[in-house]
Amino acid sequence: MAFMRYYRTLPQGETTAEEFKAWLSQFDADGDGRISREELEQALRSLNLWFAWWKARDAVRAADANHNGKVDGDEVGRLYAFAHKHLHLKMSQLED
Ligand SMILES: [Ca+2]
Repeated sequence: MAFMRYYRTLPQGETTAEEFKAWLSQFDADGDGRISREELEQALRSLNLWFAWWKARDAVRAADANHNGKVDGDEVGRLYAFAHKHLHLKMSQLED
């Protein structure tokens, strides 16, 4: 029995850091305005990325400048840079 899963994905083409931040904020499960490794993992899973756990760990490590285990404030910009450089995020149509 087949069913469709609709993923909220990144906008097509150029994604600004602000758009990335807005997209990411929907995965802020506890609503604290910070992205934890677990929350980032969910975000990556929603894009059907392989090895989401691994990639989320590496991404948070790269972005978490103050080593508090969360990506917040200016660190989102670092995460954005890391995602574009290393994760090859699929840019598909925004389901909204
Ligand atoms: Ca941090």
